[in-house]
Amino acid sequence: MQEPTPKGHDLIVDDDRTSITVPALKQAILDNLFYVVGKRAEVATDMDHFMALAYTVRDRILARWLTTKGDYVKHHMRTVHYLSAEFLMGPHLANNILNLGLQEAVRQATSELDLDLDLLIKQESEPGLGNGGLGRLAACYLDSLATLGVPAMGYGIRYEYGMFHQTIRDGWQVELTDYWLRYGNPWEIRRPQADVEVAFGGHTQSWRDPFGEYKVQWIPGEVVKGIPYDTPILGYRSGVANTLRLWRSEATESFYFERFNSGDYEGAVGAKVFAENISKVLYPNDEEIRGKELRLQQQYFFTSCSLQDMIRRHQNAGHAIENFHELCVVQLNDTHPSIGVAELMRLLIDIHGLGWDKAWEITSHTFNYTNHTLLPEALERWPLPMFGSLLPRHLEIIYEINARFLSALRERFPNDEDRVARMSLIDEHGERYVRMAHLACVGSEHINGVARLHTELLKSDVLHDFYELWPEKFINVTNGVTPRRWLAVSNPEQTELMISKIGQDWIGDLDRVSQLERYAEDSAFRADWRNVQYAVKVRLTQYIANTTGIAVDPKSMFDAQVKRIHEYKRQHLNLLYILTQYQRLKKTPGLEIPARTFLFGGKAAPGYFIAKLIIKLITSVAEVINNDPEVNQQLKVVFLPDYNVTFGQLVYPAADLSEQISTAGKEASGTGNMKFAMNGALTIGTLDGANIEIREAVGHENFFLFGLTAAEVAAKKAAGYHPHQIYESNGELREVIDSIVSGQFSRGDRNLFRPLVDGLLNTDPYLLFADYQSYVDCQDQVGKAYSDQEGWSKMSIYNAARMGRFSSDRSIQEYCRNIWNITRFGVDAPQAPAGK
Ligand code: Z15
Repeated sequence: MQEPTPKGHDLIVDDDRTSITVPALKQAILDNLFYVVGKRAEVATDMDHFMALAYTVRDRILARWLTTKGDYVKHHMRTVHYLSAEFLMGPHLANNILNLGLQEAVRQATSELDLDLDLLIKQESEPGLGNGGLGRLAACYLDSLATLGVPAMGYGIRYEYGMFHQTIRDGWQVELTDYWLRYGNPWEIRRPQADVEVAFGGHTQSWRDPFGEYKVQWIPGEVVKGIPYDTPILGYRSGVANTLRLWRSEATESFYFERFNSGDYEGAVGAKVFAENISKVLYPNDEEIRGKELRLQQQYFFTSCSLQDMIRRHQNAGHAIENFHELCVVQLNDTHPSIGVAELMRLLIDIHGLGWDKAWEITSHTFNYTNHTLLPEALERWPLPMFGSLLPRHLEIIYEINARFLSALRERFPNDEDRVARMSLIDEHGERYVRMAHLACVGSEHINGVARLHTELLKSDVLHDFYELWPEKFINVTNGVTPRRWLAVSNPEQTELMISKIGQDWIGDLDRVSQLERYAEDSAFRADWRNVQYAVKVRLTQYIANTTGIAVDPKSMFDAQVKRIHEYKRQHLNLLYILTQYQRLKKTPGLEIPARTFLFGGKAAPGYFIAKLIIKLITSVAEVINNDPEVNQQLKVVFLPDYNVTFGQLVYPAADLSEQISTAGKEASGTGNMKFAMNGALTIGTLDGANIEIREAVGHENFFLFGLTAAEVAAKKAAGYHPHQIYESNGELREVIDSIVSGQFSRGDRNLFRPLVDGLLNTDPYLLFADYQSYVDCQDQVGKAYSDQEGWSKMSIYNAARMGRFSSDRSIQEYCRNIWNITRFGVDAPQAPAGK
């Protein structure tokens, strides 16, 4: 090894840990393998080599990371704090290599060491610290924040066990735990010196101080410690690395030893278990959170840690607490961190000695709230007794916020006690609850939905009373996804073809993909486009063969629906079409339809019986169809187990058709819809969530639309919806339903799928039957369109070329301008060093 280069004030020095030449990278990989991993090359496994490479890449991030941090402090930059219970980051290695501009150098270095880079990349187990759309959105936003050079920090929980792994046994979902830290995590740095304490339980005491001021002290029952683990988040060639700070809960020594020394061994062990449980496991429920106390503990834990950390860093940088909201802005990702409103009030009043009015001025100018759902069951409420015993001081503060809020409300709307009851932070109909969405609305400067329709429905429906009171608080920011991970990393074949025609600027500025439009009319380009698509499908075909043993034909249309399994997303509507086609083929052997492979992927919440039954129905239908020689040349059905970010990176590029078929008015935005279309898939979809805006962008003629609108859905329900009548009057639908009930897909068991079918026949709350015919007709059109390959390629290219608006860079720019009031970014960021 060469002598270390002496370091000056400039952190970016060209030495063996920062140089990006191929010989330096090779040397660094070997060096890290020996000194960090502790292995000789002769005996090192693929995992050891992955680790050595990951440390090599991390070394090249660190100067940027520390410089970025220093710059934010030095320039007193207003900083965004994105609080989220979930961050679904996906594997870091390939993304970091891309963002550093090291793709070619690392490929060269590893190949000269006889290492297979793609194989090493596959060794990384993904941090599955999220359920689905909400957690992945947070990850895309961190990527864009760093790319745009916005001073920002992500705050969340370092779950020891992330999203469960899904296996399929006998057609049913079986959950396995995800111990993602088993081989160590090369990206994170533990920062024990930045720990904080968080209290729970106990009671409060109040008194008047010598000046007659009312003071409150919280005497907690338990205290735990939060230890931050930091991960650098690189921008795409921006030279910036922001921080994702995740908190791990641990026992405080003092609480533990106090009990231990007084002979209360059980109490000591109990305190340790209590503390360590908090960050142990992610709740695997998307959209529906039931009143579990541990979940509230998790929410309060990470929110309190994060706010204390923000205050400490604010003060360490020399700023007065009174200016907190001028330098710190908080985005609440759903209501999960909304307890932060009460916690910041507590910290400002009880700990930092501010009066109520000043504390409220700061708090209400710090927070902003993003709502992600219209489903009533997903709006969080906590039973009052549980809330009060876990957070007694916060309940008092919420009562006081509520008293002031309601009296202002009564002034504005006299003699309207119904409105007061509807808007109160406390639900008093029967059992009492704290309404977290109301706390978030009252405590936030801005409230936003995640797609145009969703925001409109928030205003007209779910949060209508708040909209009437504060129309100026409401704003729409349509979701976006990062083109780095979802195109450049996951679809290198298409990326390369695009670069050959329009250069590579679009990766950092997706509006520029529009330059691709003119190639839609170029038949040579369309042929290239199809060849690339075919190659990507072959990749997925091999993966499907290896993992499921099912042989699919890469020449068939790949029709994909990957997302959480939920009734409102209507995977079973997709199934009804598959079964319709199956019945038609059985009746008319040799019927001319283009070959299709239906791909499903997604996890069901472990306690969501109907969702699990939908998986069982998919796998059961797959077994029958795939083994029926009369149809299996034209139809294949595949359920891909353990769908996750890594897997998504394989599926989005390979799809020809994207299924976005939720009941209109139920999917807040959807983001998978964007990932598919960017990769050139066409969409079959309802006028729901961001589908509406995607259709406008790509052109109505390049989108397969079906189904009722949100307004028609509401009207139909209001008028009285009778699914059984549709069943009676629609022959094809009746045959399909009857075939499920007959036991044809359950080895004669007529009861297995009864709960699913009865739900449809009796109530059908998501209107599958109402949309059935429209969906079937639309799918038939899709089939016809696919037979015209030239026409299909044109539509595909127009989709890819018109998705610029759906980059998360655009979303983040809107947040900066319309919500965060952040104007100083990019220009202050240090420049990226040269290198492709
Ligand atoms: C979640 O993934 C979403 C909403 C929620 O309320 C919860 Cl708890 C989890 C999803 C929406 O269903 C989806 O439509 C949206 O695209 C995504 O959040 C990101 O906004």
